[in-house]
Amino acid sequence: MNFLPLSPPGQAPLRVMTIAGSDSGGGAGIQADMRTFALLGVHGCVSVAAVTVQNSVGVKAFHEIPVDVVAGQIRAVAEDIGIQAAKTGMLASSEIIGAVAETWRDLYAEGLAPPLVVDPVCASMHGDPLLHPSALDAMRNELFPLATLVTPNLDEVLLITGIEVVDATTQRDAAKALHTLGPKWALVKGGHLRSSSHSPDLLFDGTDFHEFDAERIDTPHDHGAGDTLAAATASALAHGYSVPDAVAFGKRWITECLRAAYPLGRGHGPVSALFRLAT
Ligand code: PXL
Repeated sequence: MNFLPLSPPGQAPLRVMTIAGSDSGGGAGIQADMRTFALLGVHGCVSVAAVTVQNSVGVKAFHEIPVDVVAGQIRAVAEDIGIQAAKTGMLASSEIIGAVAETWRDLYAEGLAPPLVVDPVCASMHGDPLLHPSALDAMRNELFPLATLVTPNLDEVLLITGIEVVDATTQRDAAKALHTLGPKWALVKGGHLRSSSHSPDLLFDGTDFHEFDAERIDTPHDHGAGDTLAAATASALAHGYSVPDAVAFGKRWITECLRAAYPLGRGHGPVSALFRLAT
């Protein structure tokens, strides 16, 4: 596949920020985002929103970072280093979502807010909660309206819109319902439509639908897949790609990362951006 343009040694690459949770197992969350950023040649910056205690079998606990620390990390980086795109992942609580949204609105007013990809992480692949259910309203009402793109999986679509996506028609309904919540674009990932041998994702901007189809890579080792797709898409947005082109790029990247996924521990292993080192 074609990758993103690299900046010459000694010259600052584009900066992309992840506002997300840490995964002690290194497979998902901030660790997955930073791996994708590095291997795509952008400089990753971080606002840590939560720290999870987890391994390949499940999430045992998590700790929320104080809201002023989450907001402070974003502002400190945006004011000085400058960011060309950002993505959110695990935000844990309505208080953290509120602080991220308030910071983002302020940065927007100051001309410092770049495109924002909101990956509304609600649970781990094992079903362990990563967002308090009471925070769904804040996700819908505060963060979605600030998003350039939202990227829920089908479980998250159900929690956020109440729509159970089972086929192409309900996938369209879900994209429309997500778009009414305020993001410029909504992507409904079809990767969990288990009936299909393909992984059809649907993108909607309120007028046009764009479909992205890829071969389904059938692997139990897909920890961090959603994070990696959002991180790669944000990296392409930092380069000035249009949203459909950035999603197409992200989709090609995650397909290769799924192909390179490896077993780890006794449970589910992670998708792997390390394939890039061999290409
Ligand atoms: O893949 C979603 C995700 C995001 N962020 C963190 C996670 C997970 C899944 O387990 O642990 C920190």
